[in-house]
Amino acid sequence: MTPEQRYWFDLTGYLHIPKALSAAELTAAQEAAQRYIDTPEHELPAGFGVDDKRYLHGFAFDKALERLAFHPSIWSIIKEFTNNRPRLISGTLQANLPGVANEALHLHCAREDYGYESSRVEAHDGKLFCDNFAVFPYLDDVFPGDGGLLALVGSHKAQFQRPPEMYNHGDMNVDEVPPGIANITPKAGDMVIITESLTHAALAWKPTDRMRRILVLRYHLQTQGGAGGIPPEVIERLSPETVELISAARPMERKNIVNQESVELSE
Ligand SMILES: O=C(O)CCC(=O)C(=O)O
Repeated sequence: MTPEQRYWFDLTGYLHIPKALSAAELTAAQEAAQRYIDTPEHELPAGFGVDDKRYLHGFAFDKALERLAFHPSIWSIIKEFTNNRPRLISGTLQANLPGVANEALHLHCAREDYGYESSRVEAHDGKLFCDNFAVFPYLDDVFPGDGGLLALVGSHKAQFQRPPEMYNHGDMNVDEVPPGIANITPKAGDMVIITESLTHAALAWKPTDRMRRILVLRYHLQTQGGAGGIPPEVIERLSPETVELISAARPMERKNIVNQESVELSE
């Protein structure tokens, strides 16, 4: 993690990494994601399935997607945030398809939904610590006016509850992006990291000729559980390094993967 990235994430609660993926990595990830989207649900491998715009366990559908969980542009950040105790909790492929009616995702964050203790951002020994965060690799371009990710910049530091009536009661089915809220518009191959302490949302997707496909990779500490879990049929497909990444571990246990500066999937 560079000093600039650390400073920006601490200040704002998010980080946008432009051009994180190489052209070849992006093409491979786009093709894999599209194969999942185009496969009729009854033909999907065991454990996979579709829930509205969510293509469940999409990260495990193809190695081109699985690799992104360790991508070199984020791996040092994942290790720093978790003090070398990372656990991938889930990895959903999310697709806003063109012309499909969709609603905005309301303003939310872990602190508001589950309590202040559910997500923390702290600094220790000149490093950032964050025990609940999401990484979004972008597979398509997003332009201002398209819709997509919103962030109430700096809200991860909020000391008070958001008054419910503020920001249209959190309903982001709005025409204009409200003041203080940023509409983050990454391009294909970029990655965005947010702390789940950050109040965020998504505008409805407007384009009728373009889609927005993102992976939603959720990370906690290795000592923390994960909602829902990843089914055994899906785990069977994963490389040993990823099985280690999704596994729970004791507080002082050191996973082999964190000893590696960059992780290659061995199979
Ligand atoms: O769709 C997005 O860009 C944000 C998704 C999100 O915030 C979530 O799944 O909790």
